[in-house]
Amino acid sequence: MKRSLSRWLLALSGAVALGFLPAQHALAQTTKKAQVVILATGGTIAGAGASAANSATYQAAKVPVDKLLASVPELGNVADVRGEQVFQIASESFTNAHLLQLAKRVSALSKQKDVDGIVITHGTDTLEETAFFLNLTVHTTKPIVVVGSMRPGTALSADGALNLYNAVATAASPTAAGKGVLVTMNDEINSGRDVAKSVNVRPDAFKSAWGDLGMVVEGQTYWFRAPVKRHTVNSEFDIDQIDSLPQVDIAYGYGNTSPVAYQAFAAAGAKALIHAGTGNGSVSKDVVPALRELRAKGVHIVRSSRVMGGGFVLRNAEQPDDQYDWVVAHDLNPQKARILASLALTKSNDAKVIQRIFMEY
Ligand code: DAS
Repeated sequence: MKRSLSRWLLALSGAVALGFLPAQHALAQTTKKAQVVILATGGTIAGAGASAANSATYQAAKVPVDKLLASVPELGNVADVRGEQVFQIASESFTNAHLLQLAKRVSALSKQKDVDGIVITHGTDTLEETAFFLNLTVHTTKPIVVVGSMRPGTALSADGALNLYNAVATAASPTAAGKGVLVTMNDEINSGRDVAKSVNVRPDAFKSAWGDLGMVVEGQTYWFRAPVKRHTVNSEFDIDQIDSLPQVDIAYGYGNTSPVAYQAFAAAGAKALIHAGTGNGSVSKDVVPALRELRAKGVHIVRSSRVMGGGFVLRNAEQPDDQYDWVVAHDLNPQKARILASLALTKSNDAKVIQRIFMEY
């Protein structure tokens, strides 16, 4: 394959040198712009406020995808872009059905020869959950970039236009291939697995406990690290073979807590419960017996931590997880642990298999 390609390139350059092919034609062949599809789902990046001073008071999910693309004509400098309106919702309203529909669309587009990269515009509230889900289930090496904004396009110093430009530039860049699902906000490129919304009113809201992967500056990507956890083509989860997601819910740990929430979620059908624990995923002594009882009834217990910004829950440290047959979420925050636990349950009901999955993804 390589030999025929090099022969083709040699012939092409020879044809240009001998004047059979005009140089600009040959050049055009090699500098064709990447074809990037933008899937719009709503959020602040499609939001509109009453005045330019409204950077936090506005309505999300108002601006349609064609207007979003038209508002940033510079996108055409870095890629041939086309848009699709998949949803028009604020992302706090995302459901598993939305995740499945979006991921299946991304997967289908990634198989098309006329698609080189995909951008998803999304609300920031659950952006990290969607980015992680796509990272785990879409089998492609083509760049997939999820992007949002902290201010609506109508606000002073709105961040959406540059975030979108950076997302398209990244999705158009061959250097972004094979790095898993990416998130471009505030000039940074973060891994969809690691990134989380850590501030709720500033443009520098999205942070990864383990650091960003790189930056986008003036349409150029600059990389400093690459993900090591399993993702996309190296994932055992394939969205093309998943049509439903087992119900998993999250309950918070705090002083004066009680087992009521866990029991209510289990009674409503939850197949696993994510304990958003204090500190190292600690569990109140007033809750442990109820969780052990739920485990005995077949509900999985996953200990994560409510502490943001780094670290990981250690197995058998705060609780005898081996003895209780519980799982630890490792470094994943509760909302990401919910995504992975639900996918893990499409593969196995064995806590040891689920734990292996939490350590590998
Ligand atoms: N409500 C928020 C959302 O849609 C707005 C935003 O920050 O994007 O996630």
